[in-house]
Order: sequence, then C-alpha cells, then structure tokens
Amino acid sequence: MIKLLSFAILCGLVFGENCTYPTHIRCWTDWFNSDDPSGAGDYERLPRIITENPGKICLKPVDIQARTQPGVEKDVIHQKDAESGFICRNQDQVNKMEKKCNDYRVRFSCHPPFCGGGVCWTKWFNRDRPTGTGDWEVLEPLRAENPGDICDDALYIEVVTADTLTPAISTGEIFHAYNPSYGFACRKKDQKSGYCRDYKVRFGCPCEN
Ligand SMILES: [Ca+2]
Ligand SMILES: [Ca+2]
Repeated sequence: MIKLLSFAILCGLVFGENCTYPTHIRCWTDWFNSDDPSGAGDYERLPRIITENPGKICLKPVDIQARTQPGVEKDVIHQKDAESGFICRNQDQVNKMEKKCNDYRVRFSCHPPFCGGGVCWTKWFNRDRPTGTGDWEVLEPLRAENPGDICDDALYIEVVTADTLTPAISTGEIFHAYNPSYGFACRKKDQKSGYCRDYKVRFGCPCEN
C-alpha cells in the first residue's frame, strides 16, 4: 500500500491530470462543507472545494454524494454531478415552508491517496456469478450474509476478476456501480459482448485502534 501511495503521489506530481494511476481502488474523500444556504443557496462546487482543500481531493472525481441532516424537509436539487459538484438553489424551494435549502456536505469518489487515513481491508467476497443479469457484488446482501465482517462506513472498494485477479478497470467492461457505499455491479446489458466476467470485491474500513 505504501508503495502504491508513493507511486500515486510521484505520478501525480510528474504527470498531473494525465497520470494514469496504477490502482483500481476507489474511495470516498472526506466530507466537505464549503457553503451554507444563506444567499442564493448551498453551493458545494468542485473547483472551490479543490482550491480550499489542496491535496485532499482528486481533480477528476468519478462520483459524488451529498448529505444533510436526517429527517429534514426534502429539497429540489439543481445540480449534483462529479464534474462540477452540488447546487441547491433557494429559488427552487417553492413548496417548502421555509423557502430555503438545507445545509449539505459533499464527498467525492477518488483513488488513493486522496481519501481518509489508515485503511483496513475486509476479506474478499464473491457472492454472485455472472449467470443472470450480470455480476452483482452489492454491499447490502454481503453485509446480511456476513454479519460483522464489513464496517458500516466503508471508504474504499477494490474489485478484481475472480479467476485472473485482473483489476476491474483493466477489463474494458462497463460497470453499473462501483463505489464503497453500494458495492459493485456489472450488468450484461451494458456490455458490447453481452456478458460480464466474474468479479470479487473487498472493502476498506477505517482501522480500529
Ligand atoms: Ca453546505
Ligand atoms: Ca462475482
């Protein structure tokens, strides 16, 4: 892991965004809260978050999550994508009692070394075979079938083929899901070939001291 991180850092310094990181590991960054809903709304925009948190977030994340306090009235969200970030505009909240967005925080899916601290890996899981609609290695059933084996707040996911241990991103297949909150899914209908390889997954959890 240390070797991998050193390479990633070196690679990033030398090649910048053209760098191809030698990793198929995806992970969630820390949560960021760069704005509040006073003014026009809650604007959690990626360029600003990158500028305010140098080195803590990759320049081209592949996924985004936004979260507010549980149980609050739902908002109309103007924008939520990994390329530009998250926007909730107060002007869109016409059906709410208070015509104002909640305060959101966001996090992005990157690759090491742009995610949290120490990581402790689970064992490998392979609960499905690509015989039906595809290969579904989804976190919820994995948790149910392996009680206590996967932490509640997995930050990393690693996916390789079950036979040759080829990193998922090197197979050329297109993935329906690939993140540590949902897990992994390869659907046959998304592939030109019409089939998926058999994958196994493991999750990275914060290490317990
Ligand atoms: Ca906010
Ligand atoms: Ca599988």
